[in-house]
Amino acid sequence: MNIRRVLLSSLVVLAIGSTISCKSKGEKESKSETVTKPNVVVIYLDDLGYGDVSAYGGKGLETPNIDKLAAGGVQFTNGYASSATCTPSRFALLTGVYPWKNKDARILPGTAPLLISTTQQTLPKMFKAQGYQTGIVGKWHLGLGDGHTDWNKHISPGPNEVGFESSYIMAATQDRVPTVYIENGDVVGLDPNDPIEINYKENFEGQPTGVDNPEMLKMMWHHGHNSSIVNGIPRIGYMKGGEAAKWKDEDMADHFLAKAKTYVKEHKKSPFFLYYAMQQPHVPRTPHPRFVGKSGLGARGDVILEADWVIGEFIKTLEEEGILENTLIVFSSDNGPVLNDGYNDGADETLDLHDPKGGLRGGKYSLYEAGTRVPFITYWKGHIQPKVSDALVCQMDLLASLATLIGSEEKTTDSQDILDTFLGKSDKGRESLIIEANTRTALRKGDWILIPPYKGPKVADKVNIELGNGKDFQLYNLKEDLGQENDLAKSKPDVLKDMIASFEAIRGKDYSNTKKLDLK
Ligand code: NG6
Ligand code: CA
Repeated sequence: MNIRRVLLSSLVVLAIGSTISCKSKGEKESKSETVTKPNVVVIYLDDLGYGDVSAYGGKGLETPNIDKLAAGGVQFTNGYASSATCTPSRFALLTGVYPWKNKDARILPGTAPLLISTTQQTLPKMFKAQGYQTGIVGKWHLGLGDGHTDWNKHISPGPNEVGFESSYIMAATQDRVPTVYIENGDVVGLDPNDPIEINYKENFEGQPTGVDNPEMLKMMWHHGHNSSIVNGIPRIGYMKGGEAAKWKDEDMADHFLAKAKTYVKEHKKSPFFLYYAMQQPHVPRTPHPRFVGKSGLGARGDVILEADWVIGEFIKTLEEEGILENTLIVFSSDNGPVLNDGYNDGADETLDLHDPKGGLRGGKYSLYEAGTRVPFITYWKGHIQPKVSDALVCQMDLLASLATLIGSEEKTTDSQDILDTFLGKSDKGRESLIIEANTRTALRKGDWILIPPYKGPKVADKVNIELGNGKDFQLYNLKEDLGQENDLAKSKPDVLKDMIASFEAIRGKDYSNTKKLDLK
């Protein structure tokens, strides 16, 4: 076949693809208009803060590729992850259910069983039911198997059992064992003569650790992170064997990018949903040598630049494959920023002008704004008119909203259909939202946020982040006081009363958490 014929036949295939139409609410309103089923890609970063993106006013760091999405799409200023940590936010994103409704939705060890029930409604299942191909590349951190996983056999249930037809993941986090990639339930590159063993309680005899073998470390631990050593980096949890399968941290960004690009190329002919869960800027921060020293802000800045570059490359692929205009991209982060999250990588010494919190209070793990308010952008070239939106939106709302986009009739509980807001056609967001941080919850409603009283330290001293704990209710007006400096609980008793009533109407009365925080 000559090149012209190849081009011609792919055009025909694209044309056939584009006639697949759906009935969204918008369509019903505009009667005759037929909307193509677009591809949907969720690009999800790990611990990227509100101020880490230059389009969000981030200083001292340029993120030109993310900025392009912001400038060409809807840039939300009140966009939230459901939680201030990873697992619960990802649970809410994929299921459309508040994570505090699942008592196990907390930061999971690498050996945790699958958190999402295989009978539960999920974003990928919904896409699949509408004829989409579904895939995940990147960080999972929602548990695998039944909690007694043999990593040397097929690992199930996992992403493939909750709706992803194709999966290429890391099981938990970059700082947790097992430090291997898993493709459709099988560890990649595993040598059967060197089986993997994992234990989160005790070490395997004779295996070096971060505590006993500091001479083997290229990155020093600060708190936690002193169990098995992989690639000179001490991790959480003990691992033995699996040498050939271990990932190379500095190559992870390129590795996942290659997988995401391949996914796009192999699935471009009919609509797909891709969840691209990148690992940056979570610890351990291991920029590829191309990015080392590039930000002048240390490893954390360097991996943000790396992530931005990756996003640029990924979008270039969509462009080259001719599908950028048929792809809705959602960009966000699973929780707010943290500097020293357990390694001495200099993140807290090299900030200069850069404020990862973007003027918000708190950070990862916190009920204050910086815990859950994150960069949040929707981009669909030629379909979304660029704008900045102050509407209150949550990642949990993607399920109900995208259902409408692709013509699904799925009923959801906590996820709200705000498709028009995500597409920039409306400024009406949610009226209220419960946010969560290590099982504690707070209510955002209108311009107000109510933080109930919680026991526990005011500041998580190891990570140096204010958590939001206190003896009394706290009440802030975010429109007037974004930095949450003026607690109005005493001076605005009527608002306080109304907020407590609204909070308890959703959350019930049993929200007090007296358990110790799980920060180690
Ligand atoms: C904490 C880890 C932290 C990080 C976090 C999960 C320690 C001391 N700290 O327990 O480094 O891994 O869990 O982050 O172990 S998250 O973004 O996946 O929620
Ligand atoms: Ca995270």
